[in-house]
Amino acid sequence: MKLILAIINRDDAGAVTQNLTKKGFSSTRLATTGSFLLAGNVTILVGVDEEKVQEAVEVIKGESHSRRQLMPGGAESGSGYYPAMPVEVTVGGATIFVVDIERFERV
Ligand code: 2BA
Repeated sequence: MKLILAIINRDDAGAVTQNLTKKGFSSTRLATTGSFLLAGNVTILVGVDEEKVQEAVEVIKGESHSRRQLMPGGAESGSGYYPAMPVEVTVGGATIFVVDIERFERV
């Protein structure tokens, strides 16, 4: 079994989780914060059998859109970096990790 961790934009989270549920995947949403922009995002956890990983990743990719986001000049990035001028970065679609699950129990 595998655990998919997907960091996505808050605005895409509803569509991603609805489509995962439609396709029969269970998921959990966590409210998280990116350390560079210090902006809220959403991390979705999906526990899946190995042969279903690709299908779940495709659902996540299909609903996660990239966006240009502006960090204002003089604002702190989470790394202690204060750009003099506004910095525009491309955020997402999704940052996805797939890790092994050693043990899974529902009690
Ligand atoms: P943030 O850390 O707020 O980063 C937002 C966006 O800022 C990133 O988009 C990237 O385009 C840019 N960025 C991040 N660090 C940078 C740096 N040191 N210098 C210049 N630009 C930088 P994404 O790469 O799409 O990442 C979106 C969010 O996904 C991140 O939000 C963070 O919450 C998460 N993430 C990305 N890579 C990660 C990783 N390797 N491990 C854990 N979380 C990660």
